Amino acid sequence: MIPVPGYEGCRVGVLGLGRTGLSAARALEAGGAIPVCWDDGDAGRQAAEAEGFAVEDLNRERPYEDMAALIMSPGIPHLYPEPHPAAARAMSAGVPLDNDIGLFFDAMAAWEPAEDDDGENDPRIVCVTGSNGKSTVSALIHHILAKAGKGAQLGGNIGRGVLDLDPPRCDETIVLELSSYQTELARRMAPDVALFLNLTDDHLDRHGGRGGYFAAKRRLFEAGAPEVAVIGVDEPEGLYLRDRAAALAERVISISGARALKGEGWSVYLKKNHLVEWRAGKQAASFDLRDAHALPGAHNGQNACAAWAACRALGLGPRQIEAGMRSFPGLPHRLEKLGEAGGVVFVNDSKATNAAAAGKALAAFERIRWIAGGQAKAGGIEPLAPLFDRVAKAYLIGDSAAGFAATLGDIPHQIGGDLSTATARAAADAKPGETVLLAPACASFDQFSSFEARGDAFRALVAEILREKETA
Ligand code: UMA
Ligand code: ADP
Repeated sequence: MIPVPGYEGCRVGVLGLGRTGLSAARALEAGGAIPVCWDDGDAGRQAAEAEGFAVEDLNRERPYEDMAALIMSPGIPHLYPEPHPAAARAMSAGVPLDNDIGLFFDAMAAWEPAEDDDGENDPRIVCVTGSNGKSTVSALIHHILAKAGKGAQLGGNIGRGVLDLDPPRCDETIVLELSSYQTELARRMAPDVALFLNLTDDHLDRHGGRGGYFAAKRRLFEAGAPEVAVIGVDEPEGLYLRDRAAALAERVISISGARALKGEGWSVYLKKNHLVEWRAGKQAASFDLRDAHALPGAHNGQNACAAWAACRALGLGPRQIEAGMRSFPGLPHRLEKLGEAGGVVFVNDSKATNAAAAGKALAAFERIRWIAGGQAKAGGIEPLAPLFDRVAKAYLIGDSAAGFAATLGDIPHQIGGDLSTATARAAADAKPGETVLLAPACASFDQFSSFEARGDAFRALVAEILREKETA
């Protein structure tokens, strides 16, 4: 845990008591603050009480009379679609809103090496944002560093709250995955290397539309002023950000999964199956991505380019990065190959919670038994229509089933009820050479507690099917 300085003896509100809130409360208390906790759910309040934290209803006015800051959890809106009552109270009382990311950078601003730490360089911080690929890129950078024998820690939106990390040590690199919820609210950000991967519509209700969503991500660069900015330039927003970043960062590295970037400064891009690094007017390195088995598909090519650029900015050599790419095991729930039986491959892409991500999964396979649906996002699956010719049949689950069925039109589909029914049916229908793919293009919350729970359920169902096929 990283103790947070700067609030010694002060009351600090902590709103939301999940992974973020509880880790923030502990870190604030360790730094000498007095956390005052609240969660709208019983379970969160009970968890805080069990650890001995003061619990007060922060939806009322009184707690704000002498409060130094309100630390918000990322899942709780402070502005759109409408401010949570506690955020509204804090803002009208003039109490600053912040989050665990802001507190982490406060702690890093006051960082000093531990007494037994005789390393040479201050820890460095790499922050990854973008609409899709953040977890993959963050985990890949972390893996490459670890494989090269460098000290590294991984946290943030990927699941480990940043204040839960160990106090950073000299020569160590901290890799943080940051969501738009997190970059929007953090009062302080100071990454050494910042990455912007791409931008497609997601979480628009929380940011008042695409402009607000982009603005939230852009803050990592505008407020963060990184030394090196790695920027995906495959959308207009990325091109615009590169233009701005030239004045904000010391160095900019452009990346693309879609086009060669020769003559556009320091760049890393995808050319057929190869990643190419272009620097100082010539090709500096090239790597055959077919050797990186856990990074299939063009979208993972873009992710590899981003991780390559970040690791080069951190001073690693091409051979070190290649070794990490080759040995990267991949992440669960992201195009995770679960197994194969009778020429049918089963793939879990439960993390494809929006149409853009599901589109990448559809593009990675030729003939697909597609399990899709859940809690729909704006726009549904309409943007995926150009990929429908790959779909042998869709098995629709969850709240979105009727809407998705209407979009699919003549494409074979059935409304499959729950995940278990849909998986059994898809497996029974699949012919050799086909892929049974869970890529829901939806949030999971209508049927599961998280995309992880949904993917775990699918993995268990597939394991059972594979066992049956083996013994048949
Ligand atoms: N709560 C309230 N009032 C509300 C809403 C929620 O009190 O109106 C309480 C809930 O009862 C619950 C707590 O807030 O106890 C949950 O807070 P949270 O939703 O912010 O979740 P955390 O457990 O703190 O997890 C968060 C991130 N969750 C979200 O952004 C929704 C996790 O990302 C992240 O891993 C974790 O912090 C550590 O940094 C998850 C996520 O879904 C994976 N992220 C989104 C995404 O990737 O698309 C952005
Ligand atoms: P994030 O953390 O940003 O949600 P992940 O690495 O967890 O991203 O990948 C989520 C899903 O998005 C994957 O299942 C995959 O289908 C898709 N995806 C991954 N990388 C990219 C990318 N660079 N561009 C578009 N889609 C991607």
